[in-house]
Amino acid sequence: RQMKEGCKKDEEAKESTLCGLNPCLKCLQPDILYHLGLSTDTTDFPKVFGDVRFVCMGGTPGRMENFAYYVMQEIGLKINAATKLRNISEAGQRFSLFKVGPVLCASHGMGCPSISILLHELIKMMYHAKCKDPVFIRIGTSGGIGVEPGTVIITSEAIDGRLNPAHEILVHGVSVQHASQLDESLADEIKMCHDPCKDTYEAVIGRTLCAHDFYEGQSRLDGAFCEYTPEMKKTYLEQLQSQEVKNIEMESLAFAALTSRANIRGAVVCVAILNRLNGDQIKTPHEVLSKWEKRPQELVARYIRKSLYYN
Ligand code: R2B
Ligand code: URA
Repeated sequence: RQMKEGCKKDEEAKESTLCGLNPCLKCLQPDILYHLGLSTDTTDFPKVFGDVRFVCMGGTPGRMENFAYYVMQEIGLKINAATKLRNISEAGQRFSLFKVGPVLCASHGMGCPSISILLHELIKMMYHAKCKDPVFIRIGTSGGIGVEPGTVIITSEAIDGRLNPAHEILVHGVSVQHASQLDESLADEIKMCHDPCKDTYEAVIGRTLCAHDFYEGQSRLDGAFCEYTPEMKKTYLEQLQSQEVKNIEMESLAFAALTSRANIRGAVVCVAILNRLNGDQIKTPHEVLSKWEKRPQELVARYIRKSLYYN
């Protein structure tokens, strides 16, 4: 992977493809990754995490544990049927983290603030472990805009509620905006893992709106509060549709901004669990939802297998 424009080829750059990171990281001895329950003085990062090439994240601990076992099977790493994975971040009591050979699987909770904390600590982990070219992928659920429920959407770019492709944070009370583009070629590679003849669902590439709330932030009519009309909702969602927005979720802005700042290739792969043009409540039975939730996992596991064995 090429260095990002403006990245200095300094001492660190020789060891790592990450760039733009805090220059003070090397002075932190130890560096405590508080929410992951890990510290550089008690864990040998290069030894434990140095072989990581894929970092996958999704909302819930349970889904990511299942994904870890699924990846283990798909990349042929299963040593025996009783192989048990340990939650590496149990001590932090915030996120779950599992390692399956070159694949890390983490839960990120809900929303940009939560995934942002996880990403800061995972990116620092990559730096301390001297990982080369790690690929970060978020797998999740979303509300579709004009797509059949069960469709998988791979994000081309994340946008905010004003359709602005930037993640805004306040630093010292001042607004700072970070671009939220994602890696186009990675999105294409993941899309190519979908088999339109065999897979019983569609996979599309499109823009993803990232909201900071599930209810008012996504123009739902079923929240505890609602100060707009169904017509206003309809107008907004149709505007999104006309702007090629395919889905709404809650983490893609922070995910895209933080990975691209670090020069990490990133992708967001979400299944639509409803079509927001037809309603707000999730009425689909749990068995169907859990089948749909496996679709992003399936595509990403195929992508990982392909990258590991055919490159
Ligand atoms: C998708 O689903 C969650 C809300 O239900 C949120 O984390 C997201 O992005
Ligand atoms: N996740 C969201 O953020 N919105 C939805 O509508 C569904 C899942």
